[in-house]
Amino acid sequence: MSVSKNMVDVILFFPKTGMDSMVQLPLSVLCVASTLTNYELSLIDERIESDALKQVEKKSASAICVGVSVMTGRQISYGLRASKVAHGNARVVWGGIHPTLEPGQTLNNKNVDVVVRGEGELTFLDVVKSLEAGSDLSRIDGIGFKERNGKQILTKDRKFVDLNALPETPYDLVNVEKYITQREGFRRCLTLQTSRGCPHDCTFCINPVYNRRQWRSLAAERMVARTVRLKERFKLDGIIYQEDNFFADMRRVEDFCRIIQEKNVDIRWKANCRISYLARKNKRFYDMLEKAGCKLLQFGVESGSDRILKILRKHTTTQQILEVNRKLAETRIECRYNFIVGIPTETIEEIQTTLKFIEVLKRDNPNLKSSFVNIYTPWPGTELYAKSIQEGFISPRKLEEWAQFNWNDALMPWIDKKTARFMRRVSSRYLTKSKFFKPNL
Ligand code: B12
Ligand code: SF4
Repeated sequence: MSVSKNMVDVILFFPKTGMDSMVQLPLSVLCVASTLTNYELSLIDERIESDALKQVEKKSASAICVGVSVMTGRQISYGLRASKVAHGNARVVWGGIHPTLEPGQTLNNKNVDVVVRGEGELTFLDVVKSLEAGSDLSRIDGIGFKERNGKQILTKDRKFVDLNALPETPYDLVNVEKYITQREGFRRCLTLQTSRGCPHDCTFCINPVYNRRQWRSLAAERMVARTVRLKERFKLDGIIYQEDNFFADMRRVEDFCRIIQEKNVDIRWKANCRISYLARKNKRFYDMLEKAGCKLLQFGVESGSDRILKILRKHTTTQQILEVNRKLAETRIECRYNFIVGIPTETIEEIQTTLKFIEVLKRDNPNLKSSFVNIYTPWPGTELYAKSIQEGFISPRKLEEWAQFNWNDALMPWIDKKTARFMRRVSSRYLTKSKFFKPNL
C-alpha cells in the first residue's frame, strides 16, 4: 500500500530525447505506470513540461524512487541531469533500452542505484515494493543494483510479460491532447502498441538482443477493442501502431482486418512491415488491408545492394523489393522506405547503387511518399556492433560517453573522408524532408 496518498510515492521521468519537435506519447513510462495502481504517481515528461527538473527535485523528497526511461544517445544526458537533482532519499532506477543493453556501465554511474532490464511492468513493481519494505533486491529477476560495498549484482533475466494480462495504459496520467499530432497526414493521431519483439535476427538491429527473438502480442479482438477505445475517447482519425513487427503473425493481421470491417470501425492506420512478408501476397491481401483502413506502411528496405542485404541478414533480395514495390503501386496504400548506408565494408559505389535503386523504386511506385537514408550507427549488443569493433570502432565506456553517441554521424573508422561527406549530404537531403527527424537539442 501507499505510504501516503498526499505525497508522491513514485516519480516516472521521461527525459528529452534531442528530437522533440513532434512528441509522441511516452509509452514506455505509461506502460510501467500501468501496474503501480497502489502508489501515488507523478509522471513527468521533460519534453513538454518546462519545470520538469524542479518537479523532480521537489517531489522526490517524499518519494520511494525516481524511475527514468532512457534510450541510447542524447536522452542519457537529460536522464543524468534529472537523476542528479533527485533527492538523496529517493533511489534512482533506470529502465529502457540503454540500461538493458549496458547494465554494468549504467550502474557504474554514481547517480544510478538500480537498473531494470527489459520490460518494466512487473519488474519495477517488485522493485518499488522492495524499496518501500527495505527488503532484499537480489530476489527480483531482471534487475541490476549496487550493494553497500559498491559490488554490482545482476539478477537473472526475467520472462516476458503476457501483454493480454496487463492493465490498460493509464492515459489519465498525462495530458493526452499534447501528444495528438497531425503526422502522416492524419488530423488527430496517437501511437498504440499491440505487440512486442520480432522473430528475425537482422545484424544491425537491437531487437534480437532486447527481445530475444520472441514476438508477443495482444489477441486480435483485444487489439481492435483498444483501437476503438483510443479512437473514441480521443476523437482520433488515425493510429500509428508502434510495433517492432506488426505483421509477424499473418493470422492475427487477417483477424484484425476482419473484425475492423465487421464492426465498421472508421479508423486509418500506419504500421511497419517487412518486404519478405508481402512477397507472396496476392491482391486479396492488399485489398483486405485497404478495407481495414491501412493508410501507410513503412518498410526497412535498407539497401539496393544484394551483398549489403546479406550482411544485414534481411532475407530479402533487390529483385523481391522491386516486385513488392510494383504490387504496392497497384494499391492506394502509401509507402515509406528506410535505408542504411555506411555498413562496415560498404563501398561508395554500393551507396550509389542504393541511391539509384531509390530512384527506380520512386519511378515504379507513385505511392512511395518518402525514403529515409540513415547513416549506419553501431548499437551495443548487435552482431554488427562486434564487427564494427573489429573494424576499428572504439566503443564508449561510460554513460557520459554514450550520451555523446550521435546517431547518423558518419564518424566510423572504416569510412574515409570523401565517403563521409557524400553520406552526410545524401542523408540530410532525405532526412530534412521529415519534420519528425528534425533535431532540436
Ligand atoms: C517512439 C520511438 C522514438 C521516439 C521517442 C523515443 C521514445 N523512447 O519514446 C524518437 C522519435 C525520439 C526516437 C528517436 C530515435 N530512435 Co527510437 N524508437 C521509438 C520506438 C518506435 C517506440 C518506443 C516506444 O514507445 N516503445 C513502447 C514501450 C512500451 O517500450 P519501451 O520503450 O521498450 O519500454 C519498455 C521497457 O524498455 C521498459 N522501460 C522503458 N523505460 C523504462 C523506465 C523505467 C523506470 C523502467 C523501470 C522500465 C522502463 O519498460 C517498458 C514497458 O515494458 C522504438 C521501437 C520500439 N518498438 O520500442 C524505437 C527505438 C527505441 N529507437 C531506436 C533508435 C535507433 C532511434 C534513433 C536513433 C533513430 C532511429 N533510427 O529510429 C533516434 C535516436 C534519438 C536520439 N536522440 O538519439 C532504437 C533503440 C536504439 C537504442 N539503443 O536506444 C529502437 C528500439 C528501434 C529499433 N529497433 O532500432 N525513437
Ligand atoms: S530490423 Fe526489423 S525485421 Fe530485422 S530484427 Fe529488427 S525489427 Fe526485426
